[in-house]
Amino acid sequence: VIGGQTVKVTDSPWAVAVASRDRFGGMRAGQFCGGVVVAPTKVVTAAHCLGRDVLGVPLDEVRDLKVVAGRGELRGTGGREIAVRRTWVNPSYEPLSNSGDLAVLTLSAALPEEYVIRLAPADGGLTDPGTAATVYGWGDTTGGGAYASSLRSAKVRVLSDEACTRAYPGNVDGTYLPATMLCAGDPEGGHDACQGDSGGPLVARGRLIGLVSWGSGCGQAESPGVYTRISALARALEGQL
Ligand code: 4AZ
Repeated sequence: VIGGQTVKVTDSPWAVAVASRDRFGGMRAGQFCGGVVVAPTKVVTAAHCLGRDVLGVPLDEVRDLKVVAGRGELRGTGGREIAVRRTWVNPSYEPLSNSGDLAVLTLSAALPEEYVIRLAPADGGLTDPGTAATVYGWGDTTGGGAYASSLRSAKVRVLSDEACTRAYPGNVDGTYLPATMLCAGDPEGGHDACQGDSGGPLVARGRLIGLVSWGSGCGQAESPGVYTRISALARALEGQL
């Protein structure tokens, strides 16, 4: 997260770390993406967080995945580490465009009900242009690879589909697809998601409206962050809960 501040995980317990049990260990508990608790045994994340080869080893090996919940400081030992029992990748996910960038992790143990966040309404409410939203994550804080060890958040605003399309018209930076994506940023720049935040929450009025998905660089006013549009995928998602 660029331009944000540290938050207490007890204030946002639905923000969890998606991590490897065996790899990228040490100080960061294996964290490589964000996730969001949407039911006691269900965590949503970005589809693009799974199935990637890292150092020649595919990351979709379910037995290698865990979720770290209730631990704001990754170097600490608080909260719980829970193994992932099953993964589901949205069947309409398109890796080339990043359309439908959503996966569901089924946990091997249940989290308390207090960890669960409500989804955005399926009618697209809370995604009107100008809506104030907050993004959370342990990702890059500078755009230069300085990953956070404590959970951070930054305030952004939902942009219109027209503004998102102007930013990403289908050039080398990518294509904004309004049916399955929303974009949000800071008109002055400086507040954004970044690498390592992928799969983590974008929250408006206490409801989950997006998952960090992609963007060109981080924190630049002309290149807003692009998020999986939760309301568009609510039906596919409800079927998994
Ligand atoms: C990434 O590489 C990434 N500024 C995530 C979010 C954004 C850019 C890159 C948005 O995972």
